[in-house]
This record gives sequence, C-alpha cells and structure tokens, in this order.
Amino acid sequence: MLTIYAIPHSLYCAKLRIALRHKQLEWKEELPPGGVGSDHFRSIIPSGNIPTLNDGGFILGDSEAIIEYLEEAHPDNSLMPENPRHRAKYREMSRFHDTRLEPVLRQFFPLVDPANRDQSQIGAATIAMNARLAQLDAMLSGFDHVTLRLFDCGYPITFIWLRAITDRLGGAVQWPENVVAYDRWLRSTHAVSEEIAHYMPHVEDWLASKLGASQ
Ligand SMILES: N[C@@H](CCC(=O)N[C@@H](CS)C(=O)NCC(=O)O)C(=O)O
Repeated sequence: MLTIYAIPHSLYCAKLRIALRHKQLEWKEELPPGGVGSDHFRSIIPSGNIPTLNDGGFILGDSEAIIEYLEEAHPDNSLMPENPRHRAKYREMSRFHDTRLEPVLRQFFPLVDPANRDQSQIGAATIAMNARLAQLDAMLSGFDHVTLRLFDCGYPITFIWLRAITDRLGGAVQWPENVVAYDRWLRSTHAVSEEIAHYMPHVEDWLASKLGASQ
C-alpha cells in the first residue's frame, strides 16, 4: 500500500489526498519518521518535504511530483487529458497555484496569532491576494468544469484557508465571479467534499491553537 508521510494541518497533504480520493487509491498516513525537519526524516527525503510518498521503498517528495507519478503509475480515474496542449495548460494552472497563489496565502499565516497581528501587513497581503485572484479569474475563463483535473487538487484547500483566515482577520479579499463559481464546483465533487469533511477539523484546530480565547 502507498504510504504518505504527512502532518494533519498540511495544505499540500490535503491537496495530495484529493488526488488519491479521485483516483480511488488506498493509502496510509504516517507522521514523518523522526519528526518534521529532523535529520532522520532528511535521511529518507533530503528536502524534508511534506508530503512525501513511500511506494514500496520508492521515495518521492512534492505533492505535484507525487500526483504526476500516481497518474502515470495508476492511469484509471485520470486527472489528465490526452492532448499535449491541454496537459500543458493543466500544469500551468497547477503551478500557478503552487508558486503564485498559495505563497501569498502563506503571508497571512503568521498574522493569525493576535500577538503578531499587524494591520499594514494584513493590508499588503490582501492587495497581493486580490491581484492573484484577479489573474486566476482570467485564467479560469478558458476552462469548463466537468471532471476533476490535476490542477483542481490544490485550489479548494487554499480557498478554505483563505476564507477561514480572512473571516477572522478582517480585510477586504475580493472573490471574483469565476473564482466563486469554481470554488462552488470544486466543493460539489466527491473527492473535494470528502477531503473537506476530513480536513476542516484540522483547520479549526490550527486556528484555535493560534487564536485561543480571542476566537
Ligand atoms: N511544493 C511542495 C510544498 C510542500 C510544503 O510546503 N510542505 C510543508 C508543510 S505544508 C513542509 O514541507 N514543511 C516542512 C519543511 O519545510 O521542513 C509540495 O507541493 O509538496
């Protein structure tokens, strides 16, 4: 069986589970041996990346690399189309999530703790996020939403965190029309709705650990 080294609140582990659920693969999860960032875990995977896959001794880090490997090793319930240009566009959308949108979400995480709350930093992160969401809105206009695709695995989890955090922090994140419709469609798919049911308590636990009584 596939083993995933994961931690409960990791966004990229949730992204990977959406692909596993869609592809109807069985897996088990373990905490990273030796702990996050430990020498022992880095002896298994030098980058220390979470998630990391262990497929019968074949070790692979990075959610995107893992999903592409699973797609090739287990082609059923595919997340990729045949056409090379469509495949390339799926990868472009997925990388936009991992390298452009989600890194802006990360700017919000340290600001959740009331001790670190800084309105000017919340404002700067909000401006950066609105710019990325506007770009995503334009990019989405080229896609119909029919069945789950490679790039659909990361976005729903980033949207969950963004709503949960900005509900608490305030700020003025603007959700463009195509993004709202996309989020609604993602939640209607079985893989995303199952993952949200599993993952949401971990999001709430993380927020409670940062917000304490001020929640
Ligand atoms: N691009 C990577 C990002 C994964 C990532 O940022 N993982 C965090 C946890 S959510 C991590 O590895 N933290 C531990 C570390 O950096 O040592 C992926 O898609 O797997």
